[in-house]
Amino acid sequence: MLNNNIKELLKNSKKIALVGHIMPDGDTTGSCLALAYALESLGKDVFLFCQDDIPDNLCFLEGCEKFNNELTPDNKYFDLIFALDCSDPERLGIFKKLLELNEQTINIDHHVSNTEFASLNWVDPNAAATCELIYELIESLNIHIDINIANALYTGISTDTGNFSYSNTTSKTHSIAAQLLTLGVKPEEISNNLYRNNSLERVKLIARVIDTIELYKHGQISTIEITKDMLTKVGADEKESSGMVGYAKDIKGVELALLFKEQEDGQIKVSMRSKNIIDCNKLANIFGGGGHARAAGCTINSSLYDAKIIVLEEAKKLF
Ligand SMILES: [Mn+2]
Repeated sequence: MLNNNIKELLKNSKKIALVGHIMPDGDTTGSCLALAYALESLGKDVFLFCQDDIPDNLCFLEGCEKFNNELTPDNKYFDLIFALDCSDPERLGIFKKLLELNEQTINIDHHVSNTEFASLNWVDPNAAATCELIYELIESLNIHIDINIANALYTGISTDTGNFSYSNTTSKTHSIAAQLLTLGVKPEEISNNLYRNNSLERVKLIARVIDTIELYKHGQISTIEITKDMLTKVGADEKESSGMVGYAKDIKGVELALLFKEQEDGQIKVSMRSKNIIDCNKLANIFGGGGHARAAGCTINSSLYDAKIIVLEEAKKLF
């Protein structure tokens, strides 16, 4: 049993690093925080790492300020490394280095595209969120789930399931959530923080981004764009541009939505979402990316215009 192997590794470890993925979301942030509190309750010295800043809407979670965004000489070597919600080493950003410097590494994730890069890999694509797996791990370690752990886990599960509405939502998802409510989580409070807390700049950005929506393949494919210029014009920052692909997906008749986002380095990040049929992971694989069947992504080194053409060409073939 995998949890037993993790238990064994934990027994012999004191200094432990938890790493979340670049451009952190609710699941990676929630997984790291929940596991950090759990391991601290066992007397471990826990260090949190994430290359990019935690988005504002997640900063209500207790402990968000504890994430380090660089490696220091005395914070390089650990008894144990956990990579949480990371499908491949690149997702760790600069902290990929921790995998090279340290021997004992554990990869806990739910992406079907996971490359099993650690010395111990627990990858379950049936889990709606990595937070579901962290919940199971904490339970199996008989650690008391306090309100900080519960809030962090609920946040990851809520954000990865579209607040319990995507196809990855299972009865298990709901029973874990029910358990977390019993432990004191207030769903309204979390939802208000996560989903009803937009800055005016973000709302204005949404207006511009929605205006770029186009339909292809008889209305079955939608595209939506975010450029650096749009961010500048409304005074929004990078972090405020998340979660826009949903506007393109939520159109009647659309099966596949494609978001094209100009990155700081000029590359184009493509986010793919499908409703029922199209395998986004397969489509993203063509361009060196990956993810899940209903949600995946890749990065393309070209202009936004060209990225749209080449991705649309492959996407159309899937219908
Ligand atoms: Mn996730």
